[in-house]
Amino acid sequence: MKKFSLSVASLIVGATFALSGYGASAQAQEKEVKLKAGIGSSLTGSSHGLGIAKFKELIEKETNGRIKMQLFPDGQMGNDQSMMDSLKMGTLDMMVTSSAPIANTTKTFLVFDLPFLFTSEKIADTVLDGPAGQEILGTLKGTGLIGLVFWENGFRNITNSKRPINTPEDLKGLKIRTMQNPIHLDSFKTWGANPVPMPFNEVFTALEQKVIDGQENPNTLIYDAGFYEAQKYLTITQHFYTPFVLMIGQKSFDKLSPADQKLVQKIALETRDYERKVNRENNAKYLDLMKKKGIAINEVSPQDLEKFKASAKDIYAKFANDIGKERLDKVLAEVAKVK
Ligand code: KDG
Repeated sequence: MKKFSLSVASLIVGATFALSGYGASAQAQEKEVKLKAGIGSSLTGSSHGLGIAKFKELIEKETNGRIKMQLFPDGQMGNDQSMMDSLKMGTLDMMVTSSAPIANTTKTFLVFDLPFLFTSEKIADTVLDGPAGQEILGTLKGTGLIGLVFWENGFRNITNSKRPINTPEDLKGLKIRTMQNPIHLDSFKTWGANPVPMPFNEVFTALEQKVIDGQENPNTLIYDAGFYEAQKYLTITQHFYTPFVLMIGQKSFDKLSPADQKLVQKIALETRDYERKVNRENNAKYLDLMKKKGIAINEVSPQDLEKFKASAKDIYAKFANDIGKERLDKVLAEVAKVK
């Protein structure tokens, strides 16, 4: 059973400054730096856990331990939203979150929540690493958050304890946990479910206590968080593709010397392909493991998938203004180019 430790953020906030005193002196580069990073999942089974562990390994190695990182997994620093608040305040330095909660800070991030926007990993990588994706990362400027790089959370599938999902009608009346994001809520309403927005670290208990019937996540997290233990069915829908975003708080970034700022950006980029590769390997491996452990897995037929797509079409128009029409068109044009 997956247990999440209580948040220790409140104990740490205010008790220490996350970064050791970092003057603008000529020797700033030689000064010791401590960076605290939080994620909502494990360090060993989740791709962003392995990714942040790799980031720590590389930055400590490259600076011979002058920069040290302390990692807080399993939501010890709070959920995605509260970790973002801590980054803005400067009480936590770095974090990895799904892009969906970032849309509550910068609406343009909603573009990544559009149903069936990306239909292959190649499309996702090309758009995220290309001009449109990088521009969207840049929209965080001035919010207190700096988006360093897109990693991968991945294609989301639905699990539930009631029945296999083949068509939107099968979702009718099911209480499905979603992230706290308006497009996710609207999409599941459109498909007939009763969406229940909830932070990630409350989902396992809610499933176990049957407060909700199901949830949706990529295979990697369904396995790593143990959600499958409280679920009977897993349906491959791939209805959303969720990027992970590795972020550093503006306050923490400003305390680094220019050379260390560059180093943080360089290593963020170096970890990108590693994190995506691990995610893709685990996604397939964990699906197999869950099958062996008895969860019933079904795929939706292409015709039935069209029903999900058709009923969610209006969502694109509904959120175009929030995303920014030009930006949405640019993303759609880049998607079409890769297709
Ligand atoms: O550690 C996992 C979370 O931070 C979260 O972003 C994962 O996609 C997610 C969800 O459903 O909340």
